[in-house]
Amino acid sequence: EHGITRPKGHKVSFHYNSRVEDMHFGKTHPMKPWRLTLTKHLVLGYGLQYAMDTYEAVAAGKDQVRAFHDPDYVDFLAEVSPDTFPALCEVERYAAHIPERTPQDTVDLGPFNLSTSPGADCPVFDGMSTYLFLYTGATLAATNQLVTGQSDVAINWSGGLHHAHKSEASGFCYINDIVLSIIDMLRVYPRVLYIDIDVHHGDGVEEAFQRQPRVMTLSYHRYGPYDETGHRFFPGSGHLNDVGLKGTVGEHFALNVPIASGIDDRQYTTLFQSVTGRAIEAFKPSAIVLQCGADSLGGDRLGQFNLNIKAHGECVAFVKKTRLPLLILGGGGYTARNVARAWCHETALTTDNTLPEKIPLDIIPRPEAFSRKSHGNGLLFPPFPRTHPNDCKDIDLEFMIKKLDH
Ligand code: V1S
Ligand code: CA
Ligand code: ZN
Repeated sequence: EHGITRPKGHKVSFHYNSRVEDMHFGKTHPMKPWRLTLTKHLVLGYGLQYAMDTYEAVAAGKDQVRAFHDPDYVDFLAEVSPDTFPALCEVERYAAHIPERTPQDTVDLGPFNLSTSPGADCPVFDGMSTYLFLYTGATLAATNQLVTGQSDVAINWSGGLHHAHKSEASGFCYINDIVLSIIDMLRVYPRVLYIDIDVHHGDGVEEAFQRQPRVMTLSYHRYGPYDETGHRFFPGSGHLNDVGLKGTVGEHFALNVPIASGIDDRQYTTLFQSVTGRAIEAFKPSAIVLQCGADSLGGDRLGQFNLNIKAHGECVAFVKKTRLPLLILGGGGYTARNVARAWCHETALTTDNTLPEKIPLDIIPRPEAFSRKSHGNGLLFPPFPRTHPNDCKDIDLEFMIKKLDH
């Protein structure tokens, strides 16, 4: 038997629609919706559906997406496909949004930073509209569970797309489901804390609420100087001194924790718990949104941190301990088998279940994804290649916390 039990004293809801799995950003593109298939296989294989209420997500409506995004951008996203893209580029109200070409651009960009050139960050692909409105619908349904008091924790692993701007796609993100969720939450909760453990800076969410003292954004991310190719680690923002828009009431309600490559479990856990703990103490949030990007794990195809799944999960456990209404979202994560491990483990811990370390290979549909000798079949401790040198040495924790403490 699965041995999975429902949590005592709180209710967890899980929001998903398997149609997001059919999408392909392109052959060489690192974002693979397949990671969501693997996550689902593990969640169901371990029997976690018995610990929560599972809901099939429906697509968000255009009107819901307009609560943050530019109406022209929303129309474009609803209509665009590889077939309609060329004609849409000619429409005047869209053509006005084609960015000027800069010398750094390696691909042709169309309206709103979308592109059909191979290698683009935000490609136009078949089924794209369906995908975007579905992941957004799942986040909004999860949010609705919380604000109506029907759930205490709500999960959407297909959401968490933190780079999207009001009228521009960026870094694999088209609709900012996080911003839309927080807008809904503000109707009910006096203060919302947004925490982002994706290896990238949560710039889209920070920017959206930079004038809003009722939302505190807190991102942990890789941040560093320009490399040999003249690029900064994407998106290049999130300096320690960026604390919200100066001279507005939003000043001091953004926090950024820039981190060098190679940070390990011990350093990250100390940093996360002391800064997050202080932020919660000072801000006294009424609800929390946690973006759990799994590209902060060791061995990620794009990330440069060395976290293990256990330490990544400890961030979720730490936030859950506040017992505040909690929205848990996905985000980045580019080594699919480890993304699935992390998000399955985090689903388990929000429902107070501890999973057997050995993945139930006999039950899941694609055991070969987890059974290769080189990766092992463990849940928490796959043997990560620690590819990134530890540039953190000993982080000046005292300095950082003093700086962030206002
Ligand atoms: N790092 C990185 C990276 N890799 C790619 C990429 C590679 C192959 C492709 F076919 C297409 C894209 N793009 C990037 C980054 C964007 C990272 C986004 C992270 C998203 C998230 O995890 O935080 C949330 C889901 N883009 C860049 O580095 C920008 C460029 C500077 C280089 C790539 N070219 C295409 C555009 C300019
Ligand atoms: Ca982050
Ligand atoms: Zn990321």
